[in-house]
Amino acid sequence: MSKTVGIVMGSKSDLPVMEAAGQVLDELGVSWEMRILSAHRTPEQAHEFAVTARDRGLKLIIAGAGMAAHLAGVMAGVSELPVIGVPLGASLGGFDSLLATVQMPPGVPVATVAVGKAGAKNAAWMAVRILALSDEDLRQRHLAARAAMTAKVLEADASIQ
Ligand code: RP5
Repeated sequence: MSKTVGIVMGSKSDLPVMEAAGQVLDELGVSWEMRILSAHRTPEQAHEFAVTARDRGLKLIIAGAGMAAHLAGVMAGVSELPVIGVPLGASLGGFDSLLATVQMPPGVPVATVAVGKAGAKNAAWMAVRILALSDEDLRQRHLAARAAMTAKVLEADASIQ
């Protein structure tokens, strides 16, 4: 059974952050697969993943990496699928990977989210918004999740009055 979203990361050390993307997709009922693929240490495997992604049924790739973070850029350069990049804070507070992920040349975009776990979660939320454009059931689940988010904040506000 093919999966909808591919979550890739440059190292197993990225897993504690990147697994947050999978958790959000699980909550919203979107299927995903996860790989450790390094643009620098396993370039051939990273290339193979990107080349075959669409034919294997993936609709979107979330790519997280730290330091000289080229993984999302490689995914976007090789695959025609939309790529969401998650800069990870492995060094320099993540500022290095933020710039490496976001500063793509025109024509090869990486939709870049925040550094770290908030970014990993938002990569999944963004994937949901994109996929919901052509999936009414997912759209309804997304709207329900947003309503629950709103209710939680209102509840917190009420609790301190
Ligand atoms: C990047 O280098 C990885 O994405 C990771 O964030 C960083 C450090 O990797 P490890 O040395 O922890 O494997 O390629």
